Amino acid sequence: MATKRAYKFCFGPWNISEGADPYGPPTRPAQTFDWKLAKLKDLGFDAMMFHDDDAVPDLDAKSDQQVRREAKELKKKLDDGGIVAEIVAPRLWFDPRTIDGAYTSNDPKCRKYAIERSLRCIDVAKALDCDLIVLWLAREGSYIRESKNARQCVDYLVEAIDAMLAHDRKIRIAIEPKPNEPMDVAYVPTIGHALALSTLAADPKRVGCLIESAHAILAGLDPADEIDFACSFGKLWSLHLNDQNGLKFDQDKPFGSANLRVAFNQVRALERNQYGSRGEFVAFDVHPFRTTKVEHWADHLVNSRRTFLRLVEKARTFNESAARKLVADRNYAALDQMVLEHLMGK
Ligand code: GLO
Ligand code: MG
Repeated sequence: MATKRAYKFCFGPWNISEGADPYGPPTRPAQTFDWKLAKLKDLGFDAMMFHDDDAVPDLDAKSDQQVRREAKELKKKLDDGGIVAEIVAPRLWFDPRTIDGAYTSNDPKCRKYAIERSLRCIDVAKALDCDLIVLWLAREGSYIRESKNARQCVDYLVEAIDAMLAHDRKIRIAIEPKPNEPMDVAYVPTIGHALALSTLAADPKRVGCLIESAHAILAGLDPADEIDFACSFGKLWSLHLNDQNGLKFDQDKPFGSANLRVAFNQVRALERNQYGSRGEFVAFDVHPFRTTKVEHWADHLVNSRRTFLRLVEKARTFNESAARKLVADRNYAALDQMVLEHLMGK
């Protein structure tokens, strides 16, 4: 099963965050984008993920020409550092026009803004030589059922996706589902929903998905099974590994931090499906603990990658033939213990 492949890693500027939460202010001073890029390079990561306005700050206030010029300047900076842009994602949850949703807002002017913003995001991606747009559909859902027409919202989502696909013939869209937060309930909560939605698009081949471990756990699902499911369709185009301690707020813990076995099974699923062999990256959508001191600011990223690589070794040294025998004998008690012993090591 295991082929000896190397993985490529990335993170986004938001993953070196300042520690603010709904109950308190930042605990670390903000760092510049250039500092974060230098850090990413120093740590030996291969790519950076971007929101459209991470790439071109204050995007809405700039002309198309200025947006393209700044995106080109960034591309040069990335090239100089030997770093590529893995994805660009439209940030559709900050602007006042996205208060009640972006593509699924009840206000047609707001829906129009969301689509226009997404097309500009594609222009940024093109300037960065990146063909993958990530849609985390943050506010596409409702706080109360009666506030929106969920049937109509599916049409709105398809309309937005089709506008994006038509804007550029080369781009692909990876939908990043999440069941809740900031919404009470989201319209695209799982990978199954994301892939079902892709079939309604004008060009389904160009619509796939991104799995985030914590989002699957928040939906009560196992991220390893989600990975296998998405890979069965050839649609896992990006990945946000992290961890989550049960059904709480989105914790974005270091990979493996809450449940090493769940992390091991995600790595096994990635190995089994040869994730990365078509150029896909492993991203860590993790945040430092609020208590983190400035001098330890990137440790959650380094640790996540280290845990990932150690689990790759664990997956590659797992005794598959012994496991198969136990499966054939339906001796799951022994198989269960075998997994635990393997993870605990000597
Ligand atoms: C939040 C999401 C978020 C996205 C990012 C890229 O829960 O995980 O971090 O991954 O905005 O679209
Ligand atoms: Mg994410």
